[in-house]
Amino acid sequence: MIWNDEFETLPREAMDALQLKRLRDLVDRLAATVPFYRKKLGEVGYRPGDIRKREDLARLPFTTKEDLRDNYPFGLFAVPMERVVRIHASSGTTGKPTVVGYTRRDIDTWSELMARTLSCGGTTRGDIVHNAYGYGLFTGGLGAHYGAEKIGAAVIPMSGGNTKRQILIMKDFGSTILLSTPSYALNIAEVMTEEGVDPSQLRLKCGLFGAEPWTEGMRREIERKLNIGALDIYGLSEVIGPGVASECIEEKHGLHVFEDHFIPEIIDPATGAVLPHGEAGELVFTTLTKEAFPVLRYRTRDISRLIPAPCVCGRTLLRMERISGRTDDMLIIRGVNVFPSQIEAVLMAVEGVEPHYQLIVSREGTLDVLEVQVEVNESIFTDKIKGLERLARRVEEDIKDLLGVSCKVRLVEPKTIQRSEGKAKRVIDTRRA
Ligand code: DLL
Repeated sequence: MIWNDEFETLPREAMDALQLKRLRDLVDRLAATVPFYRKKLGEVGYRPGDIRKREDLARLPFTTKEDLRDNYPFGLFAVPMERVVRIHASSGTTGKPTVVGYTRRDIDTWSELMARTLSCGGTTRGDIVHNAYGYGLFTGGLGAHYGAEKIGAAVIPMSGGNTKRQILIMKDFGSTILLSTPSYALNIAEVMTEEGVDPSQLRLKCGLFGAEPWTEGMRREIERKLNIGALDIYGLSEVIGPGVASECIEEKHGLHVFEDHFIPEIIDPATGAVLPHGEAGELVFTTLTKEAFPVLRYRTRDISRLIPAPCVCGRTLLRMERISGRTDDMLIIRGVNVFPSQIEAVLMAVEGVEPHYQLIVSREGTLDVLEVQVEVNESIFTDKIKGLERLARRVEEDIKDLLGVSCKVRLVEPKTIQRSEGKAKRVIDTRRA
């Protein structure tokens, strides 16, 4: 279901022209209103009128998380505070939060983008949207909320946590669309089993999951356990929140980037060079229409690639492949680079292993040591010790064969890995402690 036919199916030339026009406006606006950008643009010798074609974007400076931090809290806002109607922030693992602001029109834009996202999963009026993304400074809850209302669906503002109550409400209210992180969706599925609730007792048909990396294997698990279609949705606070890109239910491969509002680029994280479509690298976004907190070439640290091929759903929007990791999430274990999602993909392919895992990285002497703790299902756990050991060794071998990294696999009892209610913590790195 396409929410905005005009913009989601715009022919390529028209989209390019629209982006170019909006990009020019953006850069002039940034130079005029934000001292930080004026300085940065000055440093590369930018003069108004310099952007003649889309490719000229590559000559403009990047914006990084550090830049946001240096201008904490409101230094990069492009409008006076009187025009700001909402502030969100993302916690980040270190230091101060990243602060973002929205004007009334930004909230409208965001609602439109989330209406598109929800429509990608077939949401319409009459649907009951169970929103288990956290409400608060996190952009997930409120972002999705406004999108659901814009469609005219009935939204239940659940937020995360209190899983038994979530299930009761889903059952009694007849929720049809589930919004949560993928790890929380699995947590819900597990508690449903414990409570003796069968998915057939629910009216759920689709879930829109994002805010953290997940794999195809995880998608299959969620779809099977909840008996729904599961879509990947992407966004980040710095760019707008959720609503930057979404998979469509027709294809479930690649997330359509809402290009009339954001220009995606893929760069080589080491050199900053723009890479051609199809090559993997760091995602960079430029916001074309945001008023309060526009960003120019924001480096997300997320790794993906762009897919230019047309999609069966009819959208002409460029797709980005699901995020395979973050440049700052990459573990280097004795010189081998490995992303948590690659380990997840290996685990998901092993019979008897559950989708609950954690990676513990430590240092023994001068050597990095990776321990993969993963739960096994009840029937396996009651097996003989020998069988368990064999399984552990097999997983170690699979990881070594497929990813080239040696690790120690520890199979743990069902329900020992902490369950997530929002973004799951997959890695514990004691080397930094
Ligand atoms: O997580 C916004 C969001 C909310 C997206 C709800 C989707 C659904 P932040 O808290 O700023 O914003 O975190 C942004 O989360 O840079 C990615 O590393 C990661 N992320 C978001 N969506 C996905 C996804 C929200 N679908 C950071 N797959 C991003 C993988 C994702 N990682």
